[in-house]
Order: sequence, then C-alpha cells, then structure tokens
Amino acid sequence: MITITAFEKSPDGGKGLARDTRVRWALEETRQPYDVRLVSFKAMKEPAHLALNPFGQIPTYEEGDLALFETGAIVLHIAGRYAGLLPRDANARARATSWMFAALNTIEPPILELFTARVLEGDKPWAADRLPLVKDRIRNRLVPLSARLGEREWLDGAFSAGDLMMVSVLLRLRASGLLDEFPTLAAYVARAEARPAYQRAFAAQLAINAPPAG
Ligand code: GTB
Repeated sequence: MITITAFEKSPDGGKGLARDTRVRWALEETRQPYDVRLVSFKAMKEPAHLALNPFGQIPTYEEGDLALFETGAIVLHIAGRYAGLLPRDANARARATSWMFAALNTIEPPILELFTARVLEGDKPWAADRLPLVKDRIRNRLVPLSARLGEREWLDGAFSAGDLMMVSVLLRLRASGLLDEFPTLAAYVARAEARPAYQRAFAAQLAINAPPAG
C-alpha cells in the first residue's frame, strides 16, 4: 500500500496548491489506491518525519520498503512504475520527462519568487518595486511555453506526467491574474483540471482542508 503525507491543515485552505495534490493526482491518473498521513507543522520537524524528508516538508511517499521525498521524484517514480502517465516509446518518455523538469526547474522558480515577493516580503520597502520585475520574469517564461503549446491539447502527444507537473505549477499563478494573460495556457490548465483524476485528487485534499460545514 502507498502512503503519502500531507498538511494536517493546508495554509491554502483547500485550493489544492500544496504539493501533495500533485502526488494525489499522479496516483489517481494511474489508478493506485493510497493512504494519507496528515502531519502538523510541528510533526514535520520531528525525527519521524525528518527520517522521510530531511527538510521537514510534505509530501513524502512510502511504498513497501521504499521511502521518497521531492514531488518531482515521487511523480516520476509513480509514472515509471504504473501505466497512465508516460508513453511506451522510449524517446517520447524522455521528452515527457523533459517537460517535468521544465515545469520544476524553468517555469516554477519565478512563480515561487512571486509568492516570496508578495507574501513573505510584501511588507518590505522595496516590495512594490520588485513585484513588476518578478512578474515580467514569469511572463518571459510563459511566452515561449504558450507558443510551444499552440493548438496542441497537451505538450507532447497524449497527457503525461509532463503535463501534470506543468499544470500543477501554472495553477499557482491563477490568483495573480497572470495566467489569464495567456489564454492558450489558461485553456490548457482548464482542460487538465477537468480530468476526472484531477477532480478526485482535488476533492480528496479539499475534504481535509475545507470540510463541508456541519
Ligand atoms: N521541493 C519540495 C518538493 O517538491 O517536494 C518542496 C516541498 C514543499 O515546499 N513542501 C511544503 C512544506 O512542506 C508544502 S507545499 N512546507 C512546510 C515547511 O517547509 O515547513 C508548498 C506550499 C505551501 C503552501 C501553499 N499554499 O498555502 O498555497 C502552497 C504550496
């Protein structure tokens, strides 16, 4: 049985932006049942969790005697072991992996900077000057991404772990309005969100983070 960890209570209140959603989504796409162990911020920094993730973060992944951390590695493992997220053709698999890394190493860094600039450093005297610079750095990445996607449904053939990761990263932009500047990408994200596997993953995290009243 697979067990992942997630926030006991996500700071996003159920928007699905914490990284366990990416792992849940991968498990749903590959139809793998899984358990979730919820951890508090305090428990994340205690030895039991640090043994799974030395940085004291979620998500982690346990399957038999295998324990993994880092969402990219976890999703790649799931995609490699179970059918549904990577093509059979070796070259196409490698290209899908390129898109995973592009999402995490090329697109996500400036998006994380935006979070830092707005939330963590929003009260600094230079915050207002910095924000437009960070937004432009994001646009500089979205322009070529949008051009490459063009009329395609997914980045390279069938939906893959590359799309899962790219969409997960782009979702963090929605609140900023930047995604709406790129209708091609906004439609791509909406297509992915409509996938039943994403819907199940989103609902599962929502049930924990924003349970229905009463
Ligand atoms: N590189 C690691 C990975 O990809 O697995 C990064 C993991 C990570 O950042 N985990 C975060 C965490 O455990 C949760 S997802 N943070 C607690 C800590 O470091 O003490 C990041 C996240 C947090 C909150 C929101 N949000 O509220 O919208 C979104 C994303």
